[in-house]
Amino acid sequence: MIKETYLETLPFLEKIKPPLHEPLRIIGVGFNQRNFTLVAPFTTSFGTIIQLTRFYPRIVFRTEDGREIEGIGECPPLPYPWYDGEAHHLTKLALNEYFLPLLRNSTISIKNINDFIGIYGGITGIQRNFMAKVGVEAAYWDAVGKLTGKPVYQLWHNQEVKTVPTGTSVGGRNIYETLERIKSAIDIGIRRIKVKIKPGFDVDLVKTIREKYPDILLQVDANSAYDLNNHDHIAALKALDDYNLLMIEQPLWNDDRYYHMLLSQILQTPICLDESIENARHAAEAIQMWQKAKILERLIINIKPPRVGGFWEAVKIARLCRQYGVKTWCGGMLETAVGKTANVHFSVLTDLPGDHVSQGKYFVEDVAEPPNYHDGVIDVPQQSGWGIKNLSL
Ligand code: OSB
Ligand code: MG
Repeated sequence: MIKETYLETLPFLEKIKPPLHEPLRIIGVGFNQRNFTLVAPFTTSFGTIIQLTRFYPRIVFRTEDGREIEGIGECPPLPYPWYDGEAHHLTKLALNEYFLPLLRNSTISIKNINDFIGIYGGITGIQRNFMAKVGVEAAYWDAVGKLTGKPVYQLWHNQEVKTVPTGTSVGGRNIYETLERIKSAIDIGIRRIKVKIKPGFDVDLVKTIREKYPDILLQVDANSAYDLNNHDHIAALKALDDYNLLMIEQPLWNDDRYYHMLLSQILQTPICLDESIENARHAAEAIQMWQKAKILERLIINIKPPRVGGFWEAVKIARLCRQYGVKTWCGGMLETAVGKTANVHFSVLTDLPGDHVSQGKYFVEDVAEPPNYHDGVIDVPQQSGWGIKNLSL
């Protein structure tokens, strides 16, 4: 049985031991910036994305015995503050003004991830700024993996995992474009498709897809476009129950969990929370609400390490959900190869196919070779650290 209060779930979260290793000092900090063009413009209920800027924090650590190890991560904000309030310029500002100066002047001896996060979180109290945080934290994990000679996922999971299943997120501008992209995805062996919906672009779209593809694993993502007080919106969500969808992702307000639970009581299709889960406490809260309503099997959580400000928070959420039998999967922020590779390591801890591939290449040019995709699965790198291939910054 689930414990009744968050106070009881908190000790569980705290019991997770960070992988220990020797003390580290930060001796160099910087980041690279690159611009990218998507092969397929990505349309959601909040807008269309064609170009993206990504930042790659790099941190050089020195061990007690004088070895120097560099780690790298990716910050994947959207261009505008449409999804989570973060944006290209905001992330760059946060890196330049707040994160890097702190790390640059750090003489703290880091013994584990909590010390590292403490440099910017606990000690100086930088709140939110999750897109900046995740890239900085990812550089730490890359370095610890390289230091210990392990792929990062094995710092969190003590078994070898060769592949993880992958789906794709389709953001078409209209029904024809959406169908075309689904066909491209199916042609390359992808069996789980997520389509972006919004009011007026939902039931007919799903009906058409289902008529053509009765058996594919299909799910929809609304990015907060539905209004609980609008009868037409709710009628459309109810109508989606007839199409055997895996889940309906974040239909209501981006910061809401409670009204999603109420909505979940009148839908058969599971609700998946994305935007509204920013930390493990939010996940614990959702689990308790759905459990009290006796519909826990209708809750799914999309865990994006960037959206929760780091891989360690993401690991905590994955473990909490697993403990209560709540299914999870790893969503994406249209990351380039560095961020996607890191997400693939994290996906080892999740249950359902993640958003790790586009309907072909994501970007006209990438910064490295993306993780290897074949037949609906993606290879988990087995080299030490993230194991990013052919990086050129
Ligand atoms: O809601 O999952 C989302 C991309 C940007 C912002 C929000 C979302 C998405 C995606 C794309 O769905 C997932 C991917 O990286 O392929
Ligand atoms: Mg989403």
